[in-house]
Formats: sequence, C-alpha cells, structure tokens
Amino acid sequence: MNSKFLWGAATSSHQVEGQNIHNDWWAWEQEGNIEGGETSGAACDHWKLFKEDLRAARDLGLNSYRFSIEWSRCEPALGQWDSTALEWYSDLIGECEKLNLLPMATLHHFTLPQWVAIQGGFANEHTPGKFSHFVKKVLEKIGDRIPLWCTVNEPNTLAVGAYLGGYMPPARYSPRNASMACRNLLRAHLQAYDLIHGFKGERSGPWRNHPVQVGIAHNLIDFLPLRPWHPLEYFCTRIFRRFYNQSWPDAVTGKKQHFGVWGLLPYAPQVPQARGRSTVDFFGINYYTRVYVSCQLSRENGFPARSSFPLSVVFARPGEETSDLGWSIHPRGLGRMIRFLNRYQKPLYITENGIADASDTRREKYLRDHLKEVAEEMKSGADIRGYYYWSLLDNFEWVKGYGPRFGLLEVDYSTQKRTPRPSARAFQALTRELTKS
Ligand code: IFM
Repeated sequence: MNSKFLWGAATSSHQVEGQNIHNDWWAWEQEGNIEGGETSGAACDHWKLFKEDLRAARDLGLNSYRFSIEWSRCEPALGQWDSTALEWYSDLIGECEKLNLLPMATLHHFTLPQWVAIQGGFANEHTPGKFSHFVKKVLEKIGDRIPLWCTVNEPNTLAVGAYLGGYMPPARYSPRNASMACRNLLRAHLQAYDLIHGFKGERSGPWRNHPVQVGIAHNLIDFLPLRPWHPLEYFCTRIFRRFYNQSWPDAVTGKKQHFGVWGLLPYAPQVPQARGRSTVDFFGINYYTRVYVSCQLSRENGFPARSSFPLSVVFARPGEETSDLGWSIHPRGLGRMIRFLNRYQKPLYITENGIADASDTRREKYLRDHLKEVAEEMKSGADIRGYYYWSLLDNFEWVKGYGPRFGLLEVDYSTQKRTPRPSARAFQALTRELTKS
C-alpha cells in the first residue's frame, strides 16, 4: 500500500448528527420500532462536535473521512431548502481540508425526507427526479470540493429491510415494492452519476486535481449453504448471491438488470438508460459477515418474511466467534467478496468494515485479519484504493438502537465524551505498518 492509499473511517448523517427530525427514520422511531424503545435523538451530536471528531480521526493517522449528506436537512419540505444545512456540510468539508482528510460523500444513506417517504419513498417512480434536485443543490454548494462520491449506500439492504425484512421504514411487506425500489434506486444512482460528471463548476480545494470518482457502497455478504450437501440449500444460496450480491454490480456496469427472484419477487422492468454503459468509476465494498442459507422450517429470520417457502438465514453456526450482534467473524469472506467484485475490473474501496464489540476485545484481531485479506488481494492484483473502518464513533445502529458499539471512539451518550478505544491505536499502528509494506 503506498502513501496514496486512503485510510479512513465512515459515518452516516442520521447515525451521528442528532436531531434529524425531518426524515422517515425519525418518524418511525417515534412509533416505537427501535429495540428497547430507543430513538435516535441527539445521536452523537456530531452536528456540534464534528470538529472534535475530525481532529480525533486525524490524530489516529487517517487521511480520509466518509460521511453522508442528509437530504431531509437540506430540503425539509418539498422545494424548501435550508441553506444553514448546506452551509454546515460546507464547514464539514472545510474542516476535512484543514486536517487533510479527503472527503468521500454519500448522497443517500437509508433515510428519506418524510415528505418523500409518505409518497412511497423509492417505491414511487417520481422519487429519483426529486432526489436529482437535491443532488443539484449539493453540487452547487460543495460539488467543487468533493473528489469521491457514493451515490447510494447499500441499495440492496434498503430494499430488503424496507419491503421484505421489516427492519427499516416503512416496514411494509411487498415483494413488488422491493424490486421497484431497486429499479428506482438505480435510476436515482444513474441520474446522480451523470449530474456529478456533468458538473461544470471549477474545482477548488486541496483535491481539485484528484479525479472525480463516483460509485456505490455495496453491501456484500458471503452467503453459504447451512448444509453444503443439501441441494436445495445450495440452490437457494446461489439465488441469494445473485439477488443480493450480484444484481447491483451487474446493473451499474450496464448488464441486464435482475432485480427480482423467480417465484418469490416479481422482476422489475429494465431501466433502459442504464444498459450498455458503466455508471460507476469504482465499487465500494461494505463487508461484515457471512450468512448461512437454510431451507428448514424455522420462521425465525425467515426470508422473505411472509413467504410460505421454507427459507431462512442463520448468522452463525453454534460455536463460531461472533460480534455483539451475533454476526459471524469471517475475514476470508472479505477476500472472497473482493475477488467477486474484481471481476468487474473497477477500482475498489472498502467503504465499510467493522465490528460491534463493546468490550473491545475482538476489534484489533478483526482489523488485523481483515486487513490481511485486503493486502493479499492487492498483492494478487486487485486495485484497492482505500479502507474505511465502520465506524469512527459509536452511533445509532438503526433498528438495534444504541446497544451495538462499532466505534474506534467510544461515546458516552450521557456526556457526549469521546474516548479512543485501545483498538483505535492498534488500527493506527496497522495502517502505518501496511503503508510501509
Ligand atoms: O451501521 C450500518 C451502516 O449504516 C450501513 N452498513 C452496515 C452498518 C452496520 O450495520
């Protein structure tokens, strides 16, 4: 890894900023949908404390910061733009510039303005057009200073969580909406890609000569059959891999889109404008774990939740080492996912990789083992340009609330005090060691 390799940490607006009162998650939280009845509330108050947080990132030796821009803050009601919100993101970038943290901005990270959500969110075909207005405003304000963009974060997770799994708003089971949300997210991505590359303003700031690169942050899971000898589980595993892991890379590289699963999810119609052209300059990999596909009759973790088909997923086999969320720790899976995406011959960034580990007893090894995979794949020829740990600080872990602790910095939510965990120092040492190698 050379000195240009990006070492970063990632966050998302709703998980850290606090008081994101105009989005669909906020509304859903108030209805009691989060574990323990929690609500995001003040989150980590990153809105006020961002300078301190970015200084801590710099002090850990990082040279990049991945964050997301909250649409609902910028446009809390249709056509009503809040200039103070856009100003805040400009200040955030200003601070990145001061601290030499290259900004990677995500334009959509799970949340939608409530006024968009009540019209059906991404299941509504008009949402991509509205999203484009937001993208244009962002570009007008800060487009000249951001070299790396993720249009959408984990579109596959969103479609599954919102319309099949019931763990994201609106949590309304609808296989049709799951496929249509993928289609509309692809349209939103495509429009954002073209807008960013069509930006005519003069570039400024320390990264003005850095090529502008646009990608998606794609959640990849190493799906495996629970019983490898079981033909149906083997077959269903291939379905999961194709729908969850492969459909997005295919779609954004111009191939035939397969947003659907025969017999389970109706296929969405093709987006013709996305065919035959590439709409990503890189792939972001968000990798955490493996998942076993089971065809037993367990209704726990059933997928899709209401299907009569006996299909479910298991997050770890008995005895496997897991995170606090019960996710199996499986570094080899990262290598497998890198090799899988490398077939598309695009530069790669590991845009998220991390562990919920409140005791901080597993994080250092987790980092060491996953980074070993990254280094080995680079040696074998993968063009990996950066690694972002998830997350810079403990934060609001969606439906799981504040329990899971992913942060390099521990957050005491009662005082908002940040304390670097010992593994954060270990991460710093690892990044130094790997940069020299
Ligand atoms: O916290 C999330 C993030 O918002 C998206 N990727 C997975 C992380 C851990 O669950």
